[in-house]
This record gives sequence, C-alpha cells and structure tokens, in this order.
Amino acid sequence: MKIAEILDGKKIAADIRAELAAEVARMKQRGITPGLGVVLVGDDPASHSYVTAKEQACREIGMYSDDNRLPASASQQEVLALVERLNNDPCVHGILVQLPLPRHLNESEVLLAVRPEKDVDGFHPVNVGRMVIGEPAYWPCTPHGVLQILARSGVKTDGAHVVVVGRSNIVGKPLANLLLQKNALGNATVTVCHTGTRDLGSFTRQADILIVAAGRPRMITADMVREGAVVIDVGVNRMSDASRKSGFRLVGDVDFDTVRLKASKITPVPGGVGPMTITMLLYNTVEAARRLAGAKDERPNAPASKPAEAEKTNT
Ligand code: L34
Repeated sequence: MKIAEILDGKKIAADIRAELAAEVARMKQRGITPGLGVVLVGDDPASHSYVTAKEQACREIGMYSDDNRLPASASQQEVLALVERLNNDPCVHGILVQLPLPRHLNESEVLLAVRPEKDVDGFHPVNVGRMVIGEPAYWPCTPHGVLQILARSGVKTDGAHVVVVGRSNIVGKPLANLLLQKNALGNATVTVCHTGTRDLGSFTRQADILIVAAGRPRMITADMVREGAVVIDVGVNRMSDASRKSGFRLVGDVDFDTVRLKASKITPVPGGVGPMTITMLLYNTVEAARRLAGAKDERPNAPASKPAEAEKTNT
C-alpha cells in the first residue's frame, strides 16, 4: 500500500513568508512599514493562540502590529470605536477582527465597520461581493491558503472535481467560489456538501480533491475517500488529552491515519492549512500597504478599488 505524500503547509508558509520579508524590506526603504491592527475580544484560548501567532509572524517579517485585546465584557460601542480608530490610523494598513466575537456582540455590524480597503480578512460584504464576481479583492486567508498549497504542490484544479465539505462564510463558501473562477487557481467543478447533505460519502468519493472544513473531528474516514484523491484538512479541533502538557491535542476533520493510506497527497493537522491562514493574512496586509501607498498592482487578485471609492461604498 502506498502512503500519501504529506503537503507541508508549514514549509510552503515559510517560503511565502521569506518572499514577503524581502518585499517588506523593500517597502521600508521607501518609508512604508506594513502594519496590521488586531482586535481580539474575550478569552477564547484558541483565538488567543492564533492571534499571538499572527502578531509574531508580523514581527518576524518586519511588519508592525498594533495589538488590541478587549475583555469579554466589551460593549459593541467599544469594539466599534476601536475599529474606527484603526480605520483612521495611517500606520495600520490591514485590520484583523478575530472571530468568533463573544455572543452579545453583533458580528456583522463590526465586520461592516472595517474600511473595505483595510479588510485584509476579506469579510466585508464589499470584498465578498467583489470576490464572487471575480473583481480584484482581498481573498479570505484560509481559502487563499488552501489554493496556494494546491498550486505550490503542483495539484491542478483546472477541470478537477473538487468536493468541499462545509459552508461557513470564512471557509466553505468563499473557497467554493474561488475554485469556480476561470483562472489558474480555479476552473474546477465544485460540489459543496454540508450538514444537510444526505449520504455524504457518495459525494466525497467522487472528489479528485477533497477539502474538509466542517469542524467535526475525524469525520472523514478512509471509506469516504477515493483511491489517489488529494485531501486538504482545514479542521483544527482541540481534543482533551491528559498526557499532554497543554491538556489537549489537535485533530483534523479527516481521520489522518487511515485516509493517508488511500489518498495520494494529504495535509497534516497541525502543520497544514493553519500556518497558511496566518501567512495569507500577512500577504494581504503587505498588499494593502502597497495599495494605500499608491503602488499599482498587476496581480490577478490584487484589490483594485481606490481607497476613496471603497470608502464611499462603506457608508
Ligand atoms: N477574523 N477570524 C478571522 N480571521 C481568520 O482567518 C480566522 N481564523 C479561523 C478562526 N477565526 C478567524 C484563523 O485565523 C481559524 N484560524 C486559524 C489560524 C491559525 C491556525 C489555525 C486556525 C494555526 O496556526 N494552526 C496551527 C496550530 C495552532 C495551535 O497549535 O493551536 C496548525 O498547524 O494548524
């Protein structure tokens, strides 16, 4: 039996971060230091560790990060006031509002308050809309990271049948849309499955590329995967484990030990999609800084709206 090749997200992330570090160094010579404004509300331990990792990654490539942590009791007004300050801070080119927000807060109102040209998560409806119609926009970090893993591992999406399990606004929906687009990273035939799908396995077994973002530990078992499929596991589930110092270990949505005997390529958890999510946030923020500094960008997914235009649409 052949064992799947591991798609090393950590290594691909390190390669992209090295490219970004060089770009940041060039920008600094022109007097621009790309800056990320961070908003973290509450004390969810996973969110804290992701945000800390994002800020550390910023510093490692020479970027500036403005760290803002509010207590779980923070009011909607406090969060909105913080977002507004970051909107108006010229040192901040991108804004990250880490999700989920505590339940008493109105998440969509907060996301709508972020100026679209600083919306490096790609969650503002203006960016979502632009992405869906194929206009230049900030692509959400996890979906973009998945596309980069595929592209940089030589996995062709063109003409492939990609089955996405999960329909969240931050992963499944945008990923399905990006994969549909007629460009080098897309042009796939896309099937989206979710908790309402009957006989999930009958769909997942048809996948050339199976991408799982359902948030259910080890839900994809070997019998649900076609021999030779490429499997991307977006799940990061914390399972309690008394033998670990942290008290938990990370488990994906894919049953790695059995699926790796069936797939041709597979991402591990940890060390797969997670590090790419962080990296694409840096990428989008460097991009935002270039744009806000007036640089023209020729890349296919470069955000095109001028700050003034984008501002109009945000009112
Ligand atoms: N606004 N909220 C906003 N943007 C995002 O892009 C996110 N996401 C998701 C949750 N909320 C968000 C993240 O940042 C998930 N996510 C994320 C980021 C990083 C990692 C996982 C999820 C990550 O680095 N995972 C590591 C293991 C980390 C650990 O040890 O806990 C990995 O190797 O998978």
